Amino acid sequence: MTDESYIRLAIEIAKKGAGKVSPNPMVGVVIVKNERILGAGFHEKFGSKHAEINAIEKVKENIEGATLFTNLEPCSHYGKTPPCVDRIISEKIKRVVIGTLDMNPLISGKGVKKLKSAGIDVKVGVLENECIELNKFFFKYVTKKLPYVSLKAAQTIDGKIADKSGESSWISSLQSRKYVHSLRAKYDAVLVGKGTVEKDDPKLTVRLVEGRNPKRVILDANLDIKLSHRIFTKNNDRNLIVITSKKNAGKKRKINKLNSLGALVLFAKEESGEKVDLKSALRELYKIGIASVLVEGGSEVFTSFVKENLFDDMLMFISPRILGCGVPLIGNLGIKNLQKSVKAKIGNVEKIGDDILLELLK
Ligand code: AOF
Ligand code: ZN
Repeated sequence: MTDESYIRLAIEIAKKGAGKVSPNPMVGVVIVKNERILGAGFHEKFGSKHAEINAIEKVKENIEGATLFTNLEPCSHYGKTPPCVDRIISEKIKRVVIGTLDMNPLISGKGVKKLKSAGIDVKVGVLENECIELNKFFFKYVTKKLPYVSLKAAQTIDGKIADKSGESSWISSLQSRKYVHSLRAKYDAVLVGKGTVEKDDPKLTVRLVEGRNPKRVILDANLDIKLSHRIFTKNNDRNLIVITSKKNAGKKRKINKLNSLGALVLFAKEESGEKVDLKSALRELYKIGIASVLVEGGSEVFTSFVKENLFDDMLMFISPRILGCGVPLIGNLGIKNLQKSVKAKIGNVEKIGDDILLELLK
């Protein structure tokens, strides 16, 4: 097997940590000697042992002289656990093959340096793009101190996300809705505006596939959302967050009521025009360890994220229907001509059920 195929295996193993390790990275490790896999492991849970240690502990034979394959540069810092590079060195591993450097400023290159200075043969950058893609949430989180933001919508081919009456539930097919549930299981949080809660009464949970629920975040600038919606009454896992403007910090009765329903209330800066300042809202989410946010609408919220350039990608489920009139995906951005339009690159394009899933990258 080639270095690439072992790193590919490490990536696949790392994915077993999806939804469980955030805001830390997904890491998989394979240890090989004489063309044989001696052991493999992954980072299983936030705060627990790193992948390198899990893999080393699986090895029952003599590990000396083996090669260690990992999708992420081994750590060199004392965090919740001691540095993995020290363990690799003391185990007398001969060669380390790394998918990508760790962009965490605590590490970024220091792990490689320490391994090399111990005489270990180190190779960096095998399937680098795939390894960066795997941990894109983590890398945004540690470098920008903000969560990774995806805008997700189901729209008609003429760009409408609901009809004139606001009805939106059945734009995309069942397969697409299942796919959305699998996305929810991977993101730390889903976010909607107050209007979406009031119009659609969404649950924002994972039901159509297996997986854990994300945190559910509602933007409510005035803290006047009604508490009769399912998102409050069926908040059994108490995974709810309401973000409002700082000016509402004195509304103690409402805040206490929300708390008693299992909702955490966060306060963000206020933007002119009575809106929550989105960057400040994202920063509050970062502060509580949320590394990824799936924005599920509505139109006003999408428009603000695009206007303020606060998203990383878009996931558009395009249904082969035409409405003509209805609620637009994006409202007025104040753009006067094509030259000024917001540009995106086409990422993956996939047919899902009767729809097309179009990934747009910045
Ligand atoms: C992980 N799992 O398998 C690897 C990580 O707070 P700590 O000690 O868990 O350290 C977290 C950092 O360690 C993390 O931000 C990343 O830079 C590095 N590598 N982290 O959680 C792993 N290899
Ligand atoms: Zn480590």
